[in-house]
Amino acid sequence: QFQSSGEKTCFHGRHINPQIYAGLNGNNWSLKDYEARGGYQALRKVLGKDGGEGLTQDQIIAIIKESGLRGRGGAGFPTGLKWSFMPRQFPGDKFLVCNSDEGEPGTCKDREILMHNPHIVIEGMAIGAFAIGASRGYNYIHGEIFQVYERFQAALQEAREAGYIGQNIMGSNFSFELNAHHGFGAYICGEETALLESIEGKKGQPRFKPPFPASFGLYGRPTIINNTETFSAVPWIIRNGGQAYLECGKPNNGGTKIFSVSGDVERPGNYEIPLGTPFSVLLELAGGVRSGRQLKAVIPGGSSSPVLPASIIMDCTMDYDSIAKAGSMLGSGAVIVMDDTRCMVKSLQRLSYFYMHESCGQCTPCREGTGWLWRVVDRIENGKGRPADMDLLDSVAGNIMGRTICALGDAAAMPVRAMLKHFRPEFEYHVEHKTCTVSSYV
Ligand code: L3W
Ligand code: SF4
Repeated sequence: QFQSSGEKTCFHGRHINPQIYAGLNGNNWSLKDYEARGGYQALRKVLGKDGGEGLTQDQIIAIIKESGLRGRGGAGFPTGLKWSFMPRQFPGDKFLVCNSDEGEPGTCKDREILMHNPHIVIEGMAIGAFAIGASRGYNYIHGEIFQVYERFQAALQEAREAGYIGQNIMGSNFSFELNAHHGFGAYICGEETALLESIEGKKGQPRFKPPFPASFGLYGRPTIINNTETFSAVPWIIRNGGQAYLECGKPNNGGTKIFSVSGDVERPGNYEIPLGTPFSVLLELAGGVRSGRQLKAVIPGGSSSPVLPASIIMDCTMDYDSIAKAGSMLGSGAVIVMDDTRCMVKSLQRLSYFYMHESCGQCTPCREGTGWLWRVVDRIENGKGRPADMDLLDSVAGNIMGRTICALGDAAAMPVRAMLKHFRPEFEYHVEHKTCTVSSYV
């Protein structure tokens, strides 16, 4: 759905100071349109095809570090630092991988970028590959969005024919082969090492880290993995400079970020705004809480991030540091808004089921613990809860956290603890009265 604002418009909502969404109208994804918006100029600049001398690998990494770009997939790890981990002198193939396995409940931004601006990802990856010395790349695309995969394939074909990827790009010594890879919908394949296993044709189960992919990645070779939105930021940064990008956001939180706003708002959608924008402004862009109801709580960074009550989130700005200080995570930027008709027990029941279902089963605390969490919340929701269940939930969550191979265990446990911390009386009411405090739950 396309929404107009009377100001600058883009698909799925309004944006301020746009970078990734700039100039998009939902129907101008092709190479010709992208070039008309300045596309591939950054790659030209890097390769010295714009009349300049070109950039060295170290210069590119320095620019990305200066920009303050942090990983947009969930962890917010500094991108320039990650690129600097690549052992560039390591002989043989090195890989660059784009994580488009967008499966975090509430997140729906990467598919929009790939659908409406696929070349920005290709250009960002080509620049990244040059900077880290990678000869091959893969874009791992979520398994339930075939149209997006087909769109990206079509864009790849255009880029290959135009000589932007492949052998001796634009007549330079730089060669980079890029392919799309289709996942099959398992949430855990969004974890970077499970994703690598999946590309290798194995069962998508996370590897123990360290070693990190930068030293032992795809087929055991040095590999850098970044999120789709992270790569999308790279061309703008190279064209405009690291400092300019940093100044779009706030210190340590450079640039703009796309927030997928869902739940109880009038205009759900993706909004690209500067990091550091007050939450209240984002809420207003999304039309405010639906039907004029009261804001109850917000999950600020996808279902893995701890819920924050209205009183806390309304004082936050939307950036990594502010949300972390409030006790949650900016994560992938999936902002789930809950109004005063939402039952927290019911919400947690649904979240717990998701993590139990998506656990890959390798680690006992995660495999068994996610099942325990769901069963206990489920019985509270169904009027069979016991007075000791809240402490039991807290104890099970505590026994999962920090004891698993990957972050899914923590992701299942943290929301439980946050719900109990902020909304324990609702759980107690359910146990005591075998019904909900929120009678108008829909
Ligand atoms: C080399 C070191 N590399 C860290 C690299 C590491 C990775 C990145 C961040 O989880 C989170 C998770 C979800 N030498 C390194 C190093 N690295 N130290 O830096 O690493 P890490 O472990 O902090 O994060 P992660 O394993 O990538 C991601 C949360 O994001 N999340 C997930 C959302 C899901 C989606 C989606 O559906 N697309 O984004 C949302 O909150 O819970 O905590 O590259 O290799 N010393
Ligand atoms: Fe698998 Fe869960 Fe262990 Fe991650 S934490 S490796 S999902 S069992």
